[in-house]
Amino acid sequence: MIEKKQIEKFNLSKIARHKDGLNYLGKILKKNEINIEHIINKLSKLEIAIPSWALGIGGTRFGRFSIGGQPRNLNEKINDVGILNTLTKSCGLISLHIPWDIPDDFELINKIAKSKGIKFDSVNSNTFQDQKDSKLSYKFGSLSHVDKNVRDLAINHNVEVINYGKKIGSKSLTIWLADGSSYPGQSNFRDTFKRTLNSLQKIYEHIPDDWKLLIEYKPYEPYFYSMVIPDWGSSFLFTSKLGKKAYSLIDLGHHLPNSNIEQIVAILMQEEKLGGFHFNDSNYGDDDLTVGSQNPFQLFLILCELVQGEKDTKNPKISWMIDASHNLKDPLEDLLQSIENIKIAYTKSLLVDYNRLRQAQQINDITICESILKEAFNLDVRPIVNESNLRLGGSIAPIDAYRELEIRKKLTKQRDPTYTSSGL
Ligand SMILES: [Mn+2]
Repeated sequence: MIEKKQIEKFNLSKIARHKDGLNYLGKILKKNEINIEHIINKLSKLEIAIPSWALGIGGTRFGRFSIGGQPRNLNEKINDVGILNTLTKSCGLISLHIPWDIPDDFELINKIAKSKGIKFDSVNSNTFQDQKDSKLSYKFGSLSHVDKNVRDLAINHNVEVINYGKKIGSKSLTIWLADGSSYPGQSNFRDTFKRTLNSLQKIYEHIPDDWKLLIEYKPYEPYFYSMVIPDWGSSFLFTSKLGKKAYSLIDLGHHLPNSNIEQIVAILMQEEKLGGFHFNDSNYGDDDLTVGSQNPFQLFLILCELVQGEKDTKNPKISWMIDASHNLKDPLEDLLQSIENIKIAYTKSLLVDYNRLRQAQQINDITICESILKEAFNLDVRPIVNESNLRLGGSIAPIDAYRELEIRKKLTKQRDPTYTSSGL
């Protein structure tokens, strides 16, 4: 859909201004003895996975406002991730949700993905809704259910998801367990925990040696009194009991307001148990808004802990994935903006002088500690991000290019304009 020469032409129209900005920033960084090439190099290695459910328009429980050109099948979802990757060169991964995205023909879908330079990231299981024709129900839980038959159904589903994942080259299974209770007394906390651990152990046995099992947590929703895995502590408890292949996954929107997520990142990395991120932003709950749109400073602080953890701990490489819902914006623009905001925050986190920060911490000079962080945060680093895009062969300004090339208009023309829903 986008030809190389179209991007080159677009970049050429922006290059002069970009180079001015880059030169100016380069001078500032040189004064601070920061090697700009090192930062650009780090940025170029970034890989962010796109979830298959974020490519269409989402909704709330009140309504859904459609947009033309939404992907109607897996093939078209892969195509859309291809568009994002052509523009940004840092999201060549798609994460599938089973059973929503079961390929009809695995060989063909692998071929399509390969032709667009897209790989398959983590596979996600789903036991939060009943599947068509199922005689058993997840209404009162899945892996934690009181009935062994329902637990077995949920376990078998997860094993099936692993098997699908093997066929497309995935290397991890992500479980967000939506089990919980809405009323005091509804469930026995200890028994529920034990049943869940037992179910997870059975799934864990099927995780291949070169895979990870990622366990997400969430304090409330869909249940409002208790969740079986409500917080990072319980996720850590499960992943610790399961073994070396199990890791916790942090979804930024799965915390109560004002939680200190950066501290959670630091501790999980210290314990070598942080497996992945689901990036999004929020004000109140699981708002699933554009990454970095509400609280870019918190995103920066989270990435500061990640950068330090990568240096100071033995935590393995972390998977980065966006998990958001796009109700108002064009989903592809929303994802481009999310990718840009992640890159900006990551670049700033790479500019922090952590040695100086440590020294200031040692003498309790809290004024300087804060200034060191703010020095990096307050810099406009967009020229570095754009330079990295440019060198990788992507667009110097992805959202502008997306608009100028009229991608949404073209997609709408190609695809059924009355198709209403594919987002979450
Ligand atoms: Mn998530």
